[in-house]
Amino acid sequence: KIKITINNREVEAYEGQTVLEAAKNNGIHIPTLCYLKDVTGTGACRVCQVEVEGAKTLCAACVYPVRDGMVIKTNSQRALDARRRVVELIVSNHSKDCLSCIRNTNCELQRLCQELGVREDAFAGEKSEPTFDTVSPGIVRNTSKCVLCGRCVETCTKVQGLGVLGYMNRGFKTKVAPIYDKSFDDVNCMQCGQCINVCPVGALHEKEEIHYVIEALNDPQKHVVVQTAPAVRGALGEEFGMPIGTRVTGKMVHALKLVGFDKVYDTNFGADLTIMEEGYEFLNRLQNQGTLPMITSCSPGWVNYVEHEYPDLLDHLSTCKSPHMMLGAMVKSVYAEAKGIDPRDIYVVSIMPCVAKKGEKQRTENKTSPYQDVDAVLTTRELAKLIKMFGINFRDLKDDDFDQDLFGEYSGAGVIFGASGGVMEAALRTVADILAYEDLSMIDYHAVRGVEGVKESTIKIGEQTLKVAVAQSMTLAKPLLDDIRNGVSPYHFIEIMGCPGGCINGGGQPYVNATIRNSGFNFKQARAKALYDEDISLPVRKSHKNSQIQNLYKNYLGEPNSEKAHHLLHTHYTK
Ligand code: HC1
Ligand code: SF4
Repeated sequence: KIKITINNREVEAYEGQTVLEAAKNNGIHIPTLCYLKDVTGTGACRVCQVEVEGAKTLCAACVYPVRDGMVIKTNSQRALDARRRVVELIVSNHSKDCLSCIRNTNCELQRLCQELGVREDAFAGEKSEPTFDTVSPGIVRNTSKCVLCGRCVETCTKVQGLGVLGYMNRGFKTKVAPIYDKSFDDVNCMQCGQCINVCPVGALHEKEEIHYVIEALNDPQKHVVVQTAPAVRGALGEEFGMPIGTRVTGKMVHALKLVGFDKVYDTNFGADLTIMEEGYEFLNRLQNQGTLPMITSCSPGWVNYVEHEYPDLLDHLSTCKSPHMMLGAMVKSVYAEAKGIDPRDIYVVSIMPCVAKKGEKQRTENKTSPYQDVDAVLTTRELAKLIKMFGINFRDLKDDDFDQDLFGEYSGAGVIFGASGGVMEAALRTVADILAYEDLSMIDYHAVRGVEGVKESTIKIGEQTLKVAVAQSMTLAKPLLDDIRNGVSPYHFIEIMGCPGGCINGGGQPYVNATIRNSGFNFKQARAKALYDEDISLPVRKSHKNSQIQNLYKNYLGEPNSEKAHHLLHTHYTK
């Protein structure tokens, strides 16, 4: 431990800490912009400048190390002026159409301007030529709002190992872009949206589909069915000021009914259906020398990645469509028939924590008829906007239940899909029962839970030993994939999710600002806990015990992996 003085107060710090860390540990706030704990920290933006006694120039607190006896002033006139000037310069090349910006009231630059007292357009003048990329199905890039903080660049490189985004040009013309300023659609972007989640401003955001949904709701010809992904319930409340990790399943359902959807279903039913199909597919591969390890295919960002980076491993992917696509297919076939509605008049909306789902829904590989099985995908953030637009006081809503007819029941296994390891655990709950020919009391597979790192487990069921692994984010998945490629993978079954922590941290989830990220609070774990809490509260916790799933097979699909099931619920990616 060493002693330093910050703002005339002697405090303790540790050797090796930066000024920013030491200040934070002592409750002293220094504003930042480009800094994100464990991701960036190069002092590039200079917003965190402080005065250090004896140093010739101001020092960037996020990189400057503390020394015993150091005297620091975070709010001297010089530091305050320099900081404000940096932000004024950024603002001078910013489009400033704040009122109509997607990040209005939720923008880190806006907050910083307020905090630092930026009041005038001090450097107004020429602006650099912007790029608008609206070509890809999920992500929009608008460089007129970019502040060149580099948070997206580092995230794509460090989390996904892709490095899709980088700096191009120099000086005033500097731009963050995919190579040659190409569209996301023309490079190896997996559409995970992790870059969106760390963008402090409106330079990166999802392609909004709210207006299509409102149009459908107002079309008397359309029967509008909505489904909500497992992870949405663990984060939507944040958009209404509730603490991270608040589970809002009942309020969300109530809000969707008030918005006017004709039917409110849970994607969890689709998740239970996926487990039936994927569980049997796995057993079939296991018992008939099929391609192993089998890898889950429900995360469309991950599917995009494997198509670009490991096309030779495509046969390892489960042929199952993802849960929301399965439920969409069921709505436009079984439901349409049961209700006597022409499937062309049904409009299916999926509320997802994901931006890659926007592209997934329109892939030809997912079509079972001339029309799409899912018509629109809204992110969790878009749903919050829709609820606000409809004047609904979300926080005060009473809990309501999903519609119960046909696809209303879901198991705890379905809910946990939204957290890393959840799909694997859900599959094991069913596969183990089938292999053991009994209703096993073993339900919780703790070894595959958790929002960090790669998890693995060896499970013995009767004579059979299963080796499984779970990875989330592509940097963690890559070594597992290289092992498969090199023929040395020890696993039978692998779950891979595109986003770190799984869907609870998808690219469409509420923004977690830098202050919270830098505080070290594990927001992924808090959101995941909401899902595991719901799992444990449910009477049915295994997908094959869902009585409506059993009825669906009895009355319509026959057996899992039947011809009918294959036609509607499976696909094959061949890029
Ligand atoms: Fe997911 Fe899935 S879990 S992919 O993360 O398999 O998006 O939540 O809806 O489809 O069920 C996302 C979440 C989601 C699908 C399911
Ligand atoms: Fe990189 Fe994902 Fe952003 Fe694409 S969406 S640029 S892969 S972080």
